[in-house]
Amino acid sequence: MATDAGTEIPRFPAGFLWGVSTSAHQIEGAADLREPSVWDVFTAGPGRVRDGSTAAVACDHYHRYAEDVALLADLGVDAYRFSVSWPRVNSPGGLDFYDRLVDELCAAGVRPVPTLFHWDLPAALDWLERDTAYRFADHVSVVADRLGDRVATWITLNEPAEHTLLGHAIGAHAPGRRLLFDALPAAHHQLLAHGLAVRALRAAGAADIGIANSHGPVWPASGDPADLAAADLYDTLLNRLFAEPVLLGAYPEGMAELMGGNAAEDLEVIAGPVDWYGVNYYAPSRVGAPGDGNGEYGGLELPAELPFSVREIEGRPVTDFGWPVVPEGLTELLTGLRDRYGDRLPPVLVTENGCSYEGVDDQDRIAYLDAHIRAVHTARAAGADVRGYFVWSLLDNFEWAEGYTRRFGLVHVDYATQTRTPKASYHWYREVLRAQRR
Ligand code: GBH
Repeated sequence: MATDAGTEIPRFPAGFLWGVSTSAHQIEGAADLREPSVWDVFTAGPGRVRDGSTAAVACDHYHRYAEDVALLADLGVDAYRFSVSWPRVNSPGGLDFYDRLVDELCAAGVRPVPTLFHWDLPAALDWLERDTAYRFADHVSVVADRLGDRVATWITLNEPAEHTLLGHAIGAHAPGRRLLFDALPAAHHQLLAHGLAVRALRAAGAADIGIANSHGPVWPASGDPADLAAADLYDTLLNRLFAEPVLLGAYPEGMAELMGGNAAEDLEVIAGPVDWYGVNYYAPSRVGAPGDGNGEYGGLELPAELPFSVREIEGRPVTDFGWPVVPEGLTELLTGLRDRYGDRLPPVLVTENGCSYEGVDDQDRIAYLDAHIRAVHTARAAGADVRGYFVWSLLDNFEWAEGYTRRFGLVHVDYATQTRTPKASYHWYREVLRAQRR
């Protein structure tokens, strides 16, 4: 029976960090109690979100955080990855919320793991401006001064690759720009912000700092040279462009010129060492030369001008979002990072992994998570130094351009009443954690 699978998952070492993840804009609501972010501006416009919704209320976590921390405690996770909303911190009383949340987590014995930027930039700021990186460092100092006595583990940024591609290159996410390759300076400024944030955190005494990058294996559509070249470019844009400045202090060949202004000089700051490297994994990508359209990216049609096309991975089950279920892609990713970067790669945390399915008897989610946790175990057995695994997500939440139409939670949220109902996968994950500790 699928629900028994957890007890059979092979054992991970004591100290392996088991967690769940969320982000501020996707769960907090209470938009009236903070400055607007680029996402508030974006979702106010027509046709941006599948169900026309906004995150003004979302899961109302701002008011219900104590109930949500109780769910975490009952689940038995070691750690909770959440994000700190910069526009909230800028608003009177905003930091007090994170202060209360961190206290509640500590009292429940759950390690707080804040992400300092998860896409909800203050509406007045812009990643195309270099100055935003310096403003971010100031914001990070403010948060670290307030929470640093109780927070040990910090994440600078969430997925600068996705924020650049979706938000600045193809316009599917806030701030809704469609700059294609001219979006790359927004990536560089986020990476600079990461480096400056590491410095600010170190100055505040932090010693357990990482970044959460979106990565996945890139499979060429065929052995045809045009497909191989397109897949190689895609791998450079999704994976290497964000890993290498951080881990090696270098942009992939030919890329620094596209990143804008002072890209080369900033690499020393960007490469200030991290203590661990966070990886968010959902699925691999199969990529080839442009063809009959450029295919879809996470359900969004890719602009025809792009020099690659994303192809369907056939013969796999897909989630409700249409993403293929490929657990061995996670093993390939983790061992591939180790092979590519060797001892330049610090210990790795899987900072996000999960899937969207409907329903509270979510056997499909259990099967997905079961297979992916095993894939992490296989990668470890092959020598990849993976130290933790976080499920995306604790709660069903505002899934960006998909609004509330995609449910990633271990806990179901009825948005009309804000009732939380733990799904079968929640009970299953709790059993997995218990079995690991026996
Ligand atoms: C993350 O982004 C975000 O950090 C989080 O906020 C979000 O809620 C969560 O994932 C779920 O979406 O069509 O098979 O090629 C994930 C970014 C972009 C990863 C699209 C998967 C395409 C899969 N995703 N991508 S596929």
